[in-house]
Parts: sequence; C-alpha cells; structure tokens
Amino acid sequence: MFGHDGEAVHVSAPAVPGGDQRSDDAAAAPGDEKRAGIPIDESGEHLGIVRSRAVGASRDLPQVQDGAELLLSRRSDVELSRRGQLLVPRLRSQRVAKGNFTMLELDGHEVRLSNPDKVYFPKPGWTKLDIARYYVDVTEAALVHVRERPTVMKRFVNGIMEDPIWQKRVPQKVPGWLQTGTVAFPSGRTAEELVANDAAHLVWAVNLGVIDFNPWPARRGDLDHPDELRVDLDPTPGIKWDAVRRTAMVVRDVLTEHGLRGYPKTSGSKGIHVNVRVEPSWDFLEVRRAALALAREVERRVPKLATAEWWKEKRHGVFVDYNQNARDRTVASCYSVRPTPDARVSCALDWDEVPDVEPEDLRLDTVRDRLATVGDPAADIDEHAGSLEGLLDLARRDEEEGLGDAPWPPHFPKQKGEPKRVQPSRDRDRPTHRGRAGDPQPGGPPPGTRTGGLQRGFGSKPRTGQGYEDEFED
Ligand SMILES: [Mn+2]
Repeated sequence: MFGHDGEAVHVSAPAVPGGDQRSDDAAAAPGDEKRAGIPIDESGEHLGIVRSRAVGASRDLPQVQDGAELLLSRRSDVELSRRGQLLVPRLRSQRVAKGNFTMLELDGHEVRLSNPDKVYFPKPGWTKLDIARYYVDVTEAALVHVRERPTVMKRFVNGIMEDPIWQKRVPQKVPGWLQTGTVAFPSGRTAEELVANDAAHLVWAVNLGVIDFNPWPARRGDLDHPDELRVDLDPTPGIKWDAVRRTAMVVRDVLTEHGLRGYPKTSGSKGIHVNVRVEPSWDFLEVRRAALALAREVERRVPKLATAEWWKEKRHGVFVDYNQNARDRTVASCYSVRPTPDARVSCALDWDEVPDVEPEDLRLDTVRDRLATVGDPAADIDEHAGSLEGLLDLARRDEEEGLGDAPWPPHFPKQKGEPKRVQPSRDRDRPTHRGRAGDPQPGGPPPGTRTGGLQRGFGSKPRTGQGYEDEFED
C-alpha cells in the first residue's frame, strides 16, 4: 500500500472544510502550527489529499469529497474510486493545504501519515514517508526490541535539523487501537507511554515525528523487573571509533565469562550498544549494579581503553555507561533510524562483524537489504535470557574491596550507598535542586507556566515531562 512511484496507494479522503481535528493534529507539538501553511507540491509527486482549509494563501488544489475512498496513484494522474470510477478532482482556489497526508492500512488499522513528503533528512532528501516505509519493511526485526515495552516518543516534528521534543506521555486523543503502558516514577507520578507492538504503532509514532524508538528495558507485564541489561559504550572526545569496537569485544568476553550473551549493535551515533537479555528476576537497582560491575571489570582489563568513571573530568577512552540501566533511562532501540545527516540505523551485528564495522555503512537505505541478505543477528535474543548472578557476584566482590555504588545521573534521588554526587573538582557546595524529589525529570515549573525567561541555575529548564536531552545521550 505504500506508494512507490507510479504505484497505487490506498487513501481515504478526510473530512473537508472545517473538518474535525484528527488526533495527531490535536496532539500537534509546539512548532506544528508553523507548518500549517505549507503548500502542497504541485508536481503531483505527493501522496494523499488536501484538507481544504482556507488559511490565506492562494493555491489551486484538488478537492476530494467527504469520505470518498480513492485509489490515488503517486503521480496523481489516475484517480479511481474503489468501484473503478474515474474521479476528476475539481480545482478550488483560495485554499492551501493544512497538510497533505496519506492513510496507510497496517495491521488492520488505518494510520494517517500527515505531510508524508516532508523532508526529515535534508542531505539525502529522505522524507517522513521514507522513514515510515523503512519501519514497515523492517517491522519484524524492529519489534523484537520494542514489543511490550513502554516507549518514550522523541519527536522531530520538523526533521533532524531541529531539536526533538521528548514526550513520555501519549497524547490525550489517540486511536482506540493504540496500545500503551503506564510507567511509574520514584515520585509516584505516572506516564502512559506508547507500546509499539506492530507496524501500525511504529508508523503512528513516525507520524508524530518519531525517528528513533526509545523503549524501556522492561515489558508492560512487569515494569519493575527489566529483561534487558544495556551496555552503552560512548567514546570520550577525541577517541577513535576503533577503540569503541575493541572495547565492545572486551565486553563480550566479560559477559560470556559471567554466563551472558551480548547482542552488539551500532548506536547509529558514535558508539556501540550491547544488549543482554536477562530473566526478569532482578529489579532496576540490581540490573544497574550488575552493569556497573561489568563496566568496572572492563576497565580493569583494558584500563587504557575504557573507563567506568561517571564524572566527565575523570573519564578517558571509552565510557561504559552503566547509568543507562537506571530506571526511566532509555536508549535508542535496535533497528531505530538515528537523527544523523545520513540517517544511520542502530543496527544489530554479529560479533565477528564488530572488529571491522563502519557505522556509516548501516543506514536507512541499506539496512533493509542487509536484513534480506545477511539476516538479523539479533533475531534470537529472546531465546537467550540469562542470569545476572555472575555479574552480581562480581559486584559483591567489588563491594568487599571497597567499591560500592557509583554516582547516579542528575535528577535521580540520592541512593542508599551512593557516594557524594558532586563533580570531584567542585566538591564544596552543591547547587539547589528544584525538581521534585524522587522524580527523574528536570526541575522548573510545569508546562505552560510563564517564567518570563528569568529562570536561572540548576534545574531551570521547564518541567516538560521529557527530561534533559543529555539524559538520553548515546
Ligand atoms: Mn551511548
């Protein structure tokens, strides 16, 4: 049903003048408003149909009758109703597109993709529709990593050239079929998040500007017990890519020696992630503790190459970011497209590919072919859930030797046994924290509160429910 050039696509016409707002419009993010006047492309290369709304510009656009079901060719030169009648669109002046769109039929649901031709990746010219197509093509592989997992929506409503909006909660108006899961923060606040269980959900999110999926490491049925330990390898500034690859191979060894199987993937940005499926028998504290023990063991083995140091001023080489395993932290999922200029994909690898992998080879335009030819190295991850006991033993040995907990990310409540959470070079007095205790979110006033731009200091970003961007850095 996707409209590759010249191919028929199945669309349905929207309500025309003054039509009701669709749920995705109701959920429009700040900034969406300025898209309202985008004129439709007259080349006929667009999919979808104009919603007739006079908003000031004059442009002749085809008008479609209420509720008409059409088969619309991508070139717009043949328009047939389901019964094969030729429909000749009338032209109407003094109209401009609120936004053209296409309806995609996926998993028995009609999913509306507004502005499918909007360019999200200017360099290669890839559009929102290209992203939707990608996810439809790789659905099976992508779902392995997001199924049943509450997922934060990182919305690039105007493509990658603008900062995303981090949105934890799904909009109030969503389709009846949309699946969600409610996560709780230590403060007791909750958020109803997307649970993307099929292609319709993936594309529904793409329509809202999602490019990469950022799921919880736990599944909806038991959100207190993660089934994924995430090893996030981040090169510190100036560190070469090969150091990341070599560190990943050390991670593999440590995991194997502790009874676990790691599934490596490019992050799609500068790093490598190694996902480890674990039995959901340990809580977030224990999974993070196991990840910390692993990070320290990697550093012990290759101290020049890797570090487990939280404070940036003490880091060198490749940072093994154990804190990505703290509750409410998320990492871009496997087969997510990343907001890099060349639309890299966070792509699963076989271990024997890791020493030579070049992340720039794995992109929106190459990964579907790779899946078709090489296959999916992460396809069987769910069949290899391991035990954390080995790593937790390692953590106990660390503790006996004086290596207890390590610093937590900002906005997390002070943890029992956590060392003083102060950057070592500034260890005198700490700035005040305006966030609500126990809430891993930035401080500041609630959304919509006018601050007159006078906020200052720590925690001064508005409380948006979206967290600091660097909470999600990869
Ligand atoms: Mn990372």
